[in-house]
Amino acid sequence: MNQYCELNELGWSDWFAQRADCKPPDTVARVAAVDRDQWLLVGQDGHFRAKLAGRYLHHHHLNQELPCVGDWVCVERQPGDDFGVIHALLERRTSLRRKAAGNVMDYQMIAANVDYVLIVQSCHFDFNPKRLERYLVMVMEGGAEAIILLTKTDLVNSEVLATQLAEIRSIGITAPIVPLSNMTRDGLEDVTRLLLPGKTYCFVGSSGVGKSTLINQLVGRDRMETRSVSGTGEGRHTTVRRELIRLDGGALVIDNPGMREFGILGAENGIANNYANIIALASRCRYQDCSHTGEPGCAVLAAVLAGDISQESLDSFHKLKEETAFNDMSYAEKRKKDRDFGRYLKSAKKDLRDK
Ligand SMILES: Nc1nc2c(ncn2[C@@H]2O[C@H](COP(=O)(O)OP(=O)(O)OP(=O)(O)O)[C@@H](O)[C@H]2O)c(=O)[nH]1
Ligand SMILES: [Mg+2]
Ligand SMILES: [Zn+2]
Repeated sequence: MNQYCELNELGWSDWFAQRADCKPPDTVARVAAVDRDQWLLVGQDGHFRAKLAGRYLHHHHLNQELPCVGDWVCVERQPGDDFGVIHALLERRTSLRRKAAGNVMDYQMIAANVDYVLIVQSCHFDFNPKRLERYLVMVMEGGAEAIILLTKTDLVNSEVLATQLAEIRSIGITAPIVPLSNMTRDGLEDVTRLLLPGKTYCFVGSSGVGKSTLINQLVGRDRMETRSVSGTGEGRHTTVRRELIRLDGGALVIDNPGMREFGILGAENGIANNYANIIALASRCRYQDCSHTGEPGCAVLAAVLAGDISQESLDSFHKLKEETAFNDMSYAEKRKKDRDFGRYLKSAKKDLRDK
């Protein structure tokens, strides 16, 4: 991405400006990637790394409350510091998310503030209109527009392709469909034409359908990792992180790891989401002021033993807690927070049961 960018070149718009409450010394920046407990941000001065303010982590318990790729945040950067400090997450215009496992009211964020979701399916092996429909529902629920890309047209004949297009239309799907081949480059100009400067595009779809290969073609060089394949052209899972990049034409694109089915919480979440899990689990510890270091009835340690969260993420959670304003809170404040959260959990579970 260019070193110096106007914010609107990064996807900023009046919509955000009207809602942002970001006072100096904080500035706004966009999340380009999330690596474990670090956020790679991009702002007017280019890329830089940031961490979440301890206070932020203490007040936000859910996966969906943590900044994800595409989000806008308020961040403070002091000269000489290695990391900026994220103080707030700006309201999301759209969100692409799916149900998180285990926690009834939480969602796993895929990306935020996406204008168009490019649902990628291969017409060879991967083609499945029912799955397409589920993706479309997810996109619509999140408020973005959907475009369907059918890849690997070089591997089927034109009748097969025509039948597939007809099948998609026959179940009432009206979203634009672009058939393409990354091998012959057929249809690539059609994709390029869809990509508008300052708009954000998120690529989703099963592993091996050619998302990263396509993005590399659009970038004009190997920016995304892909893996070589077997004779059938079906790939292995390769992309492991989401990343927002800016194409020369000005469009912002987000690659994604291949998704298995919805509702399954992937292992790709990293520590950022584990913090949220740990805090959520803590509400089930026997003692409300449990330190998760050996008290009886500790739900967090039980989860570590069960292998649901790693010792490593618990260690880094403890370290973070020590470093932060969390400890400045009075015992009473902490108890109240935990009670409120417990009540919230209960009512959310009840809402679901009543449905
Ligand atoms: N024949 C053919 N092969 C393709 C096409 N597009 C991609 N491939 C191959 O399919 C394999 C997988 O492509 P990727 O781009 O890594 O797939 P992906 O969707 O990014 O996969 P994940 O990162 O695992 O989600 C690679 O070996 C590509 O060379 C295509 O249009 N035709
Ligand atoms: Mg990939
Ligand atoms: Zn505990």
